[in-house]
Amino acid sequence: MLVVRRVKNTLLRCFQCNAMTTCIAVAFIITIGMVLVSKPEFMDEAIDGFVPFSRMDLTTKRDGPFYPSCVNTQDYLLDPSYTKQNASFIMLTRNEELEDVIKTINSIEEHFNQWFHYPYVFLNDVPFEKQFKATVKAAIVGADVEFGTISEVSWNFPSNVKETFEFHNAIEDQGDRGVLYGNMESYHKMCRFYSGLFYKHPLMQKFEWYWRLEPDVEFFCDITYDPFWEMHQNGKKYGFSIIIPELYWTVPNLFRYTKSFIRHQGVKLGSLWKLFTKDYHIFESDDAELQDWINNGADSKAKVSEKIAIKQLLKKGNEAQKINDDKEGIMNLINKARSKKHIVEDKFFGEEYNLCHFWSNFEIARLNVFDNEIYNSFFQYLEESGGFWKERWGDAPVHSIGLSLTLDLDDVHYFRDIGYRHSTIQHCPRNAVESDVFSYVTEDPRFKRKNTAYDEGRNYGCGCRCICPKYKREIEDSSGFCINIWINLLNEERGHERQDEVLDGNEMERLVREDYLKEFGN
Ligand SMILES: Nc1nc2c(ncn2[C@@H]2O[C@H](COP(=O)(O)OP(=O)(O)OP(=O)(O)O)[C@@H](O)[C@H]2O)c(=O)[nH]1
Ligand SMILES: *[C@@H]1O[C@H](CO)[C@@H](O)[C@H](O)[C@H]1NC(C)=O
Ligand SMILES: [Mg+2]
Repeated sequence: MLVVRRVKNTLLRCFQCNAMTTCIAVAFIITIGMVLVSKPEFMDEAIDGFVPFSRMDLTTKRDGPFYPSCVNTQDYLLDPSYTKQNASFIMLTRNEELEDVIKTINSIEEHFNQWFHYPYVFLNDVPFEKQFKATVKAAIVGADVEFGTISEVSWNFPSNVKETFEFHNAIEDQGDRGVLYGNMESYHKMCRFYSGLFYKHPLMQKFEWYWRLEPDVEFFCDITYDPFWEMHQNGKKYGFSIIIPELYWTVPNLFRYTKSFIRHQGVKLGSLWKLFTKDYHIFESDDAELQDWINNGADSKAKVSEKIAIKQLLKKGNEAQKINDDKEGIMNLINKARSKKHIVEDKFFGEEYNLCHFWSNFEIARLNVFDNEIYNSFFQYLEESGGFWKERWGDAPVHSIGLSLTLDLDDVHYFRDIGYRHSTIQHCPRNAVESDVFSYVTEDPRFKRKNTAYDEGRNYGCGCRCICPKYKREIEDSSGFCINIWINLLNEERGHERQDEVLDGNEMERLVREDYLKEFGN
């Protein structure tokens, strides 16, 4: 079992390492080896010797799907301990998007809300038209619906910003530089609103929990239990379905301001912070210079050897007739004089944003993960920095980093069993082997199913009655490095989570010195 876990970790770590090809080769050899020896218990079939995440068991002691498979919803709802939560869907949208809005509603109603009847809140920066409201209301049969308009102050940039030349120039400039959506003023407003203001809207303040939706969203599986209730029961505060890296040029200064905020406010970070940061403290040594110089493990041995050789050389001082013995020391001295410390541009106080973020167009969360003193002042700080218009900070990275100021990894839940697509990105789980135990029950004629050719159940599947689109990229496999960090961290014991191993610099120095003395004497 230990061996299996080791192999698993090696496989997972491969996504992170710099020498990708080496790692793929290692993974290849290991996988072939494993397949020949025995079928490892955590993974299904390999493709070309490589097992994609989507075929692995990603459950850890600390997080995994709430149920192994489908639940009998009728019994679930009748269970006396079940309590419907104080929760609502929220969708920000425009009148013009009606058709896509209806697609989303139909999908979530069919796959979940026909049984649970949670209300909806629709928000817009201009009033919704009569026609829009009527069509939406007709599509939502068993739940309350509210339509809200966002106030000018919540939607627009502050008045001392929005009329300035700098503001318009910054937006134009982002367009010229090809930053995705960077030249759309409305997109900046949307990101700012979702970053720090949606939860302040009077219609949202009436709830404790929300589930964010967007137009043109598709659910592939049945969600046969209540995610709000399960999160409540399991002490989870924020749930995601997709985690991917952000485009660098949308957020070049977000982390700089975040670090500055943390320092000014003396924020005590949650362990979730580790999911979003690269920690450069990978070499622990009494030698502060070495510690600061070494940013990755591969550099460490050479740097330590250099130090030893130079030290020995200087020790010998002028008795340099043994010039041959000292060649190594002299060469190192020359190299050191020439070498510059690597500048890692985005390393601030030993850390860097790794660009990972929960894709925020899907979120199931408590409103108070944002509506609290720390997050609110974080948003205020970001607002004052101007990053929502000088750059194109998305609400997704802002949420993720902002959450990690206060939350621990255990407060977050990966809804791996929820099949979800928005725009071109999708996650669709394999069905659980037992997923056909309970059959689909509906009383609503709109959702009667004629064709129930669900995907076949598979090992380590967790989906319920999923029908996944064929030949579409699974995000767990195509953008694995962020989910990989998530899994690695959750495999660690609470309080000891780290993405990278820390090298014992003092011990390394001792060994290198020993070797040196053996070879050259002192
Ligand atoms: N009322 C209103 N809603 C907006 C506006 N801009 C964006 N939205 C909504 O905000 C949400 C996110 O906007 P999108 O344009 O879909 O942004 P995105 O999801 O990051 O980008 P895509 O990947 O292209 O979908 C969607 O629900 C939009 O309907 C706006 O100017 N007014
Ligand atoms: C739901 O939560 C909100 C916000 O905390 C609260 O104001 C409201 O009274 C709650 N509603 C119910 C029905 O408990
Ligand atoms: Mg969208």
